[in-house]
Amino acid sequence: VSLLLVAFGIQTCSSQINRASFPKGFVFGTASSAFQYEGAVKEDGRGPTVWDTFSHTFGKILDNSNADVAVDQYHRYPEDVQLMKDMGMDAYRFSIAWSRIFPNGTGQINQAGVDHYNKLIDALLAKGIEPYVTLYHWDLPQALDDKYKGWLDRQIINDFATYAETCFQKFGDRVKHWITFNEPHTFTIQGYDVGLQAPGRCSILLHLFCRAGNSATEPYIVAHNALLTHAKVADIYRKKYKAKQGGSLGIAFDVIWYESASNSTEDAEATQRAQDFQLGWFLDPLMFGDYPSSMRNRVGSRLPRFTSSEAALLKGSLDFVGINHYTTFYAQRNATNLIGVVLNDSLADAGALTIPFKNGKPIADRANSIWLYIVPRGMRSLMNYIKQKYRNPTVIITENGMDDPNNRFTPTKEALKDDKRIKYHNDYLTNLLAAIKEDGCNVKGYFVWSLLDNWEWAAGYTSRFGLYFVDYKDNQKRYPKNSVQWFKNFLNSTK
Ligand code: PSG
Repeated sequence: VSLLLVAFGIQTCSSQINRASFPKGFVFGTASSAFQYEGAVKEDGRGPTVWDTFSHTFGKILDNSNADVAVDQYHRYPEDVQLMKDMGMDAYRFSIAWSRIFPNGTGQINQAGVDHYNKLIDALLAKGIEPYVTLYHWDLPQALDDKYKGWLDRQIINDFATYAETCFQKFGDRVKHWITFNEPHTFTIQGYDVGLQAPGRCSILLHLFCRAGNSATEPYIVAHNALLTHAKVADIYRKKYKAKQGGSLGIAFDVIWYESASNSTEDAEATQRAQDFQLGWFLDPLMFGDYPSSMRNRVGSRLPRFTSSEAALLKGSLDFVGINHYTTFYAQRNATNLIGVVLNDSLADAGALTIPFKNGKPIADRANSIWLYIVPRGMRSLMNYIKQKYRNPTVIITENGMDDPNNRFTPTKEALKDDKRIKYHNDYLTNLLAAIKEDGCNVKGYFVWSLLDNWEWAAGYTSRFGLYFVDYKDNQKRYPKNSVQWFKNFLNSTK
């Protein structure tokens, strides 16, 4: 019996992971974005963004809400920094709103905007929390969309570079981790292919959903301009700021892990194509200087080309790869391509069907978001894929988390019982740890999406991703869910 107990003891012990299980210096934090958190959209000279416009367009947001108030972090940041501190978090990933620094995207600097982020950064550092700053989390200044259609025009490269350099100058003495873009793949597809996010351009189904756009060409132009912008900003940072300020710069990608739906060669090839058209679209140019060959073959002349000097600038233009990972889908060959012919868009070009079902059965249990299936093993597989394909670069998990529904009839006390979230983080972190310790993947940090419930884009306030519950009926008051205590224990364990 005692032997059995010992064996059992070891087993439960080894499944009890905490901070001390991770390599020394591994960074834990929470993540957020300006538009989803700040509110105060008309204060201190902030200029409007494409998301202000989009969210105020009837029918675009599930609950017809907007982010005019959001979770009011613009005013409550001191309280929120304290919440991070209470949990024992090392870092905070937030984004700067371009239109607070340059209300029109270009031209005059708005000092009040600079002041705000100075105060936030100083409040974090005063509590020993490292700022990880995203320069662009989708809130394009409306003025630049009006002026030259935003990411569709190369003029944006210089305007963004000026904005980015201003941030290096104003904040780089204290900010040591920069992320140029959050999820260029998401804003490319959602904003310019299917039109479900700002600026809401698409051509699918004969412009039934979008007034303007071209889903067969615009996504490739937008992605191309974002990549060139990243390369230029990285070049400026390396040449003028990196050595002096001692920081690093990366970019954050949304990556669904794809599992082949069968053992067939066709499905395996489709699975690789799906990954090429997601992560490869962006990371291949930054690592190797060009798009994946599967994209060249299938997209043909609609895929822009890099000049040799652009390719040289792109190659190696990052110090770390940020990965936002939430879920795993099956991928299979698109047998009829009927949908592809009908849609005539960049998703069809991939020639792969990516869905979370096989034979009508879901891949796993789901969170609230229709795309968020809980598949912890995908984290380990994805880390190994990146290690092999891209020669083990430095990786930071810039987002991982799950949402619960916002049910206005659920009493707050009930909504705080988020044991599903605790299990989610425990299981994804267990797989991440195995990728690091057993497989040798070079992962340096992990950020929870998100510190607080917040405004979830087209899903509005229907989704709750926070470790802290936000009471939208009572002045956005914050309450810790059970996962806060779990993270406290996790982060404060020393063995
Ligand atoms: C990320 C990944 C998927 C969908 C949406 C996102 N996926 O795997 O299908 S968006 C991402 C974003 C942040 C969101 C958060 C949750 O950076 O602003 O609030 O994830 O959707």
